[in-house]
Amino acid sequence: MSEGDGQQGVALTLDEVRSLARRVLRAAGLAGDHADAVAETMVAGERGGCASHGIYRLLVAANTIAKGKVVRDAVPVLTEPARALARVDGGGGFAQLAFETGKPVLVAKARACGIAALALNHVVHFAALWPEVEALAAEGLVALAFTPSHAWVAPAGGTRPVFGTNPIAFGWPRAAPNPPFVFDFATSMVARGEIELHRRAGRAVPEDWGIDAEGQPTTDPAAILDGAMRTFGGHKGSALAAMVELVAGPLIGDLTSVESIAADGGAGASPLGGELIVAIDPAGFLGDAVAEHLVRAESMFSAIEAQGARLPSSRRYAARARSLAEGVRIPEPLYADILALEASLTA
Ligand code: NDP
Ligand code: PYC
Repeated sequence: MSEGDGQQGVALTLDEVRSLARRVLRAAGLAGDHADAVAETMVAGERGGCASHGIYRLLVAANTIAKGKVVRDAVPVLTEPARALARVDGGGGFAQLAFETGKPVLVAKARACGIAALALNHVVHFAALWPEVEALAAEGLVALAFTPSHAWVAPAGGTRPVFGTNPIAFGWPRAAPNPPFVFDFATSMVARGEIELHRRAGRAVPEDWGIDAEGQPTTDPAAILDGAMRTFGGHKGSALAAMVELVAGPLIGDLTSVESIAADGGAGASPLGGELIVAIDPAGFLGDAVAEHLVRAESMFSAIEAQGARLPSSRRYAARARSLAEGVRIPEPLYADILALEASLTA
């Protein structure tokens, strides 16, 4: 059986996924508050059918901890450099707790100023961004999030890695019963985690996902992991990847993907650096006319769905409903690796 095969695998409830993740992260030496926050992001990934950022990330997080590339008990420190700006120094810890620390302040500042930004600095980042923009959209705010990673991705027209997989996430609030409109994708053809899952499963990848170390096209995931990934959309994705480097690197005084991978020193740990999150209160521009204009946004969503196209995140919301009712299935080889990891940590 290969990893990711739909109906096969080990059936787990979401609570079982959560307690497995918490157990392994604590056994790996992560402080309890970080372990809980990090576990929650893995549950969210698994629940939404995002295997590349689900429970698989336990292996990645444990390696990052074992290599000493994350501060296990870091205490995030919040500062407010300006009325509409907040900053959380994550102290070298995983990003989740830093976001939890900054979120209430970001929301309050966006409501007070109409627009506000939160910089997370000095955090180790391995997660999907949609949980963050979805949480802000659930507060009635429009949200954007950006983070660089490690230099794994070649610029369009080049062959050597400069960019990270550099995701961009966007959230837009919608009236109940509609969940927020959310998209969140890497500016590379796919997330690196997806290529890693193909390598684990022994599956070839499409030829446009990356090139080998000699700059030649390849469908071998291991060769791409040793070579360079490609940006999506040619020069357009390349420019967006550069933008993510700039706004979530130098603009907030943090690392670029090239600097992050240099700091890694071959440990194969998760990226170290920053994240920029922007929140906009629609009432800031629209005042009492908010409802009237958000209805016009709904017309656009209807026009998309009316022709059989789907909204980004609709698959994930459906997967969430299914997982809440039925639990999830973890590929057997992955589950075995996680149990072996747990055994090695508790031996
Ligand atoms: P995908 O290429 O799968 O694209 C994801 C987004 O596109 C989702 O919002 C998805 O919605 C939407 N989408 C996919 N297919 C369609 C379609 N046919 N019609 C409409 N919308 C569609 O994801 P990536 O591989 O690029 O990224 C996966 C995750 O990896 C992201 O969550 C990202 O944050 C994370 N990541 C994190 C990094 C980090 O440094 N922390 C680095 C890189 C990636 P749906 O979910 O409903 O399918
Ligand atoms: O899958 O590209 C990725 C990734 C990088 C950091 C976290 N996820």
